[in-house]
Amino acid sequence: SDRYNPQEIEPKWQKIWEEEGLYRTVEDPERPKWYALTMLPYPSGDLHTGHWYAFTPSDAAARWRRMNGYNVFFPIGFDAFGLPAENAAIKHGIHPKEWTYANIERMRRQLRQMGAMWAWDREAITCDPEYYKWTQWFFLKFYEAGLAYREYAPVDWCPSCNTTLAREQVWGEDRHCERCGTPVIKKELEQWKFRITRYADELIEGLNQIDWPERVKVMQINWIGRSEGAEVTFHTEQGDPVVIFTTRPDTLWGATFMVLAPEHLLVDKVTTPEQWEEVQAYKAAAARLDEITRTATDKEKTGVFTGGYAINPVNNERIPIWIADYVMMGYGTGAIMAVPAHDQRDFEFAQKFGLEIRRVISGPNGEDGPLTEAYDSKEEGFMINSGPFDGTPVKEAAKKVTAWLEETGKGKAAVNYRLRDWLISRQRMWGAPIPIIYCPQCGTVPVPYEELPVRLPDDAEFKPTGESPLKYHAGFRYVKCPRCGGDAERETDTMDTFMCSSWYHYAYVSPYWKAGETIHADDMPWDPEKGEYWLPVDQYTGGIEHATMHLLYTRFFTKALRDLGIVNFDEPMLRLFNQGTILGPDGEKMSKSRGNVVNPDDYVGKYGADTVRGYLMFIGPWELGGPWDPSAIEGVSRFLHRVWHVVVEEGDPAQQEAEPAGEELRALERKLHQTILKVTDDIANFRFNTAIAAMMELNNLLLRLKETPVYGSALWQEAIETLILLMAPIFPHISEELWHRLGHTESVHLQRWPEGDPEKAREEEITVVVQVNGKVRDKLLVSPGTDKATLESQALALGNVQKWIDGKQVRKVIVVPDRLVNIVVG
Ligand code: ANZ
Ligand code: ZN
Repeated sequence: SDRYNPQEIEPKWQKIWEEEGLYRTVEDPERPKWYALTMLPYPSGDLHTGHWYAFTPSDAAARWRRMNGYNVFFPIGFDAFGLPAENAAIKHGIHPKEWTYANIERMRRQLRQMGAMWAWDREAITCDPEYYKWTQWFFLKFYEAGLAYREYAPVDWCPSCNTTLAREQVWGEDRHCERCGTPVIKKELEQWKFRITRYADELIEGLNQIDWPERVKVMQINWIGRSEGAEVTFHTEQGDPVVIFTTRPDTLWGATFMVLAPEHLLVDKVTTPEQWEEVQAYKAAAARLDEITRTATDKEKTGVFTGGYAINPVNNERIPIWIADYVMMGYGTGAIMAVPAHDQRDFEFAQKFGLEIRRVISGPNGEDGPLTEAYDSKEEGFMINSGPFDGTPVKEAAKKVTAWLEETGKGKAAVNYRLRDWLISRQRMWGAPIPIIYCPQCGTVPVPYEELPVRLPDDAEFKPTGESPLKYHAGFRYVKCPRCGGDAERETDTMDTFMCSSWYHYAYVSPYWKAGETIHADDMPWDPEKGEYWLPVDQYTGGIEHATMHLLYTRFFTKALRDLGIVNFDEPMLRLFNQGTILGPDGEKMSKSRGNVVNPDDYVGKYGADTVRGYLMFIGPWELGGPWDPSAIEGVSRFLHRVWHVVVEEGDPAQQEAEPAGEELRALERKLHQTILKVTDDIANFRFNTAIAAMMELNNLLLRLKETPVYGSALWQEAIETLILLMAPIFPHISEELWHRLGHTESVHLQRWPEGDPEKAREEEITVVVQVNGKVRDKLLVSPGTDKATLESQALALGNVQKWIDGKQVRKVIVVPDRLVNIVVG
């Protein structure tokens, strides 16, 4: 029969598109390029609804660009390194590689079912040696440029299993080992870091160059956390200098104690014998907590007096030195002057331990009484109890005091960032090995470029030790030094997988440019001509959860590559759109344990990919996400069946003979152009839900007109062709099928996007007379069919009418649509 059968037409068109190379990538200098990028998936096993929700609207937007004359690049790949593969290997005794590639195979099949315009010819898989040899190449470049360095850094460590733990292996508020329940401790290991902090300012300023959601920009700015202030040198009573960082140098006279981070190097030196035991116990307890717990503002303040004292350089006062875990070693200098009157954390601490609270900033009108909480305004008030600075308005105070500190050599202006250097070492096997060799003679020796990739062994043994199998793989670990030829050892840590995903959008441009060949220091990771054509990314789409990590790392990466002369632009992605999250029918996050997971394959099997695509785009604004609604999918399915009916099924031939009424033709023409304009604007702004609603309205009109003489007219033909074109980005298969059924031989996806004519879209206006007590007082210009309520309220709002009813009560309003409004007052 000739019913709409997605199970038949979808695989058919997917096959034809592939055979005809419809989405093959060509660098065509004649057309403007558009690089549409969606965040690459992790090959976890099956493609889930979240992938469909992220990818199919991205595809629709890319297809729309293409129909607007752009040469569109819409690549796909796999972010294929990471811990789940390693866990699966331990559980099932198979190599992570096997597990990963089997998943990739399955997911490729599922990705093809979407009918997306993926550029499969440029696929990239981050765990391919041909890929990660370049990841390693970048590491070496960064190392040479002084952007990669090695330093002691804490890891979570289980003292009972004797192993490092990944973040997800640390459980509970007491932070215990997932396997044995022992409380986790921090241990210092030598690890590799990237100097992202060198770019802190530029990472803030660069946000002005890109069209990204404000929310993401704010998150990045907060993450970088730039603070201006001063460093001031205090001294301990024994004479050791202690530098503190403060954003409020104007409160120096209110410092009533000092707090060191428990890890601060001077702690042991200032601690008196009486306080020794308590201080050591506190240090051990603090070492177990992570930063988020320690700095939480609602955490009860804890701390210990060291017994030592410091001298405040501005007034030579002697103040006690405490240690407390709310002061972090990794920020500022790891030491603070505590000003309880004007800093809430210090206030709570002083209250708890009975320390002096001295006000040094008055209220806006000189108020200087005791405080019930810290007074922290930087806008209002004056310096008080501050010697020569008394009376200085707080707005200019920090600047003045800093200048004075510099003059007197007591301190200097300083900028601090919350951002830390990027720790890339992972004590894991399933990642790109760090290409470094340690030689007892030569020290740290980079692996020569020509020897890349440093390959992961295929025969590593996976035991649930929690330690990298690379450490126990003699063939991998023990090597000759590339410099002196003596016995040496490889680095056995691998790189953070965010490193792999920092440059995948460059790899897509021409992946595996030199597959299987030796690479050199002066090679390029991708074909520079192709890069010149496609880069940077024009539109990036993906989840908000990547706002700080991935999206910041990839920006850093690009700036570093620019400084290395590898790219010639500053920002990797010019536009960004964050989609929302699709939830289970219960409105909760989909998860296996909740049992509310929707398997897209089931729905594709039942309704076809076009319906699932359209449904996901129809449920609401894309950026909001929302719950999966099994009944609403029927509505979209019905729409497609109706479109099929309108286009494919014969109408009444008798109607084709009759002359269509001018009014109906005009109504269709108007609706048609209104729909084009609306859908165009909506898709351009990722409002797929309202675009689909507009298509449904147009189709409803066509359904009605099919029973009238409009059916079969030239305009009718134009309308159904246009509807199919408008549907093509969102519903690629059915529109291709219908397009061909109308007699076309070229793909619908190669057609130009229809152009809406605002003149034709304009509503006609008619005059409605407005009377007050039966006398004509004014008139309204409205579109035909305007409803009664609208006419009434517009009439009442007219100035002339207001004048005539002034002070009187409106008793009744009589409305005759398209004709008149009569307002009865008295
Ligand atoms: C005295 C002071 C008085 C402060 C006052 C604030 C208000 P942001 O804005 O986040 O940069 N601080 C400095 N180093 C710290 C560390 N390692 N751990 C915890 N706190 C630290 O915060 C800077 C302020 O946080 C600094 O200014 C310091 O407290 C504290 F009325 O110094 B302030
Ligand atoms: Zn050597």
